[in-house]
Amino acid sequence: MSSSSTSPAAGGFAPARAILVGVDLGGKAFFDQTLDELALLAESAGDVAVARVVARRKAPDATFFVGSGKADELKELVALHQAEAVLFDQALSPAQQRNLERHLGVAVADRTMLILEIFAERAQSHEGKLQVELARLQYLSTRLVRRWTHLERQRGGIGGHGGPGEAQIELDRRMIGERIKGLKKQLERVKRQRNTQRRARERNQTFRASLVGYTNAGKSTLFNALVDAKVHAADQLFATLDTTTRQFRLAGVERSVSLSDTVGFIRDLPHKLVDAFEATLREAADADLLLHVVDSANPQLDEQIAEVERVLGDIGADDTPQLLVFNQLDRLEVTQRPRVLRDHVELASGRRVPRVFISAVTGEGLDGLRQAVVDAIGGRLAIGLNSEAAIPLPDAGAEAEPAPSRGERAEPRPTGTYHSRA
Ligand SMILES: Nc1nc2c(ncn2[C@@H]2O[C@H](COP(=O)(O)OP(=O)(O)OP(=O)(O)O)[C@@H](O)[C@H]2O)c(=O)[nH]1
Ligand SMILES: [Mg+2]
Repeated sequence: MSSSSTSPAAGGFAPARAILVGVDLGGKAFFDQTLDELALLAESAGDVAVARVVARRKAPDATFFVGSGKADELKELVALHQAEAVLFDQALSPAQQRNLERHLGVAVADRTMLILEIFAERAQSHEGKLQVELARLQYLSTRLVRRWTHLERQRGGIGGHGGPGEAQIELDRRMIGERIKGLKKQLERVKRQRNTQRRARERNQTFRASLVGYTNAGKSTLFNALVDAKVHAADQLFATLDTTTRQFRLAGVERSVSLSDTVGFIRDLPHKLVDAFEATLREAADADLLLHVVDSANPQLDEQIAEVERVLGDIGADDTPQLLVFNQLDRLEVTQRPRVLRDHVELASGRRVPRVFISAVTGEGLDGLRQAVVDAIGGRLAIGLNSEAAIPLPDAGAEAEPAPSRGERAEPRPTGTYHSRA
């Protein structure tokens, strides 16, 4: 795995050699055996994965999260690979993180910290920066950890000093409380401005469509294809943090339509981050139509759809009309290709929504997607398209199943019905 050119590594410091650790706790919690997403998070944060370790436990260990035997094993691996960091796929308590750092002698970070690092690196807008800083300080204020310096290097530090020692961090901590208060006040002000802008938009009767979906699903690529824009799209998690909105021109539609591209969702998005980003997420979800973009070739698409639905529910957007956009059609095997490019599926909530298959890269299915949006604007989304309206795929395998899904690809499932496994 190589470090991408936009990673912090490009900013002048070498990528940290990292060992990835996931603990399968059984039960209902979803566990990614491959740790692929963690690897992509690590890479997006400027690290390079040198080893992956998967452990099984009934419950997390209070001291090390993993058992003490596993902790010793990790210590050996650190030496073997000359690793500089150990990254956990789950959230660690401040005590576990501190104990692990003392035991392993290297920086230890969890999923939350990685996500915060990526957000800190990517935030561009004034509001985005405020939101990230608030979430970051709230997370760090309870922790005295080595990787603190990693974050400080990225953001310049509180008070602008270099690598802080523990005494310095204690000092910083006192300032953190004040800073958090100040940030909250500033964000409150930005929120009021947003509300004013929203009321102005409501007055001008624009129909608002928003792209939402799991990170890396292809929202920005699709945005660029639909509105001829050039927003940053990349094979990275959270390539987009700030919302971009453009006019969305649709043949035969007189009403003004806008399309917004925004931040992606991820499993176990840190709570503090959801709180901090509430305004941004809400703005995305506060639309007349959600285009829920899915990477249809991703083995974890069921979990990803369920996660997006869950966050939409959390921010009160589960009733907003939705169109499922199964993107990256070009990456599907011929046998996985759907028979039709437009159908309906049932979400885990039992809600039935229209679905279109597209490739934002090749442009396949985009006309069908535009037509589905036109239908939605015309108020035809609620009753939906009937199956006659489906566009047949000329080269579809005759017996191909419509919705490729993790571990279930060979099993027949009713045409056009999608049940999330959540
Ligand atoms: N083959 C293929 N690749 C795609 C398609 N759509 C997007 N990609 C690739 O998927 C990666 C992620 O695309 P983005 O558009 O940045 O995804 P995003 O949903 O905006 O991601 P975040 O902003 O990080 O949440 C990029 O490398 C794209 O080139 C597609 O239809 N086919
Ligand atoms: Mg994006």
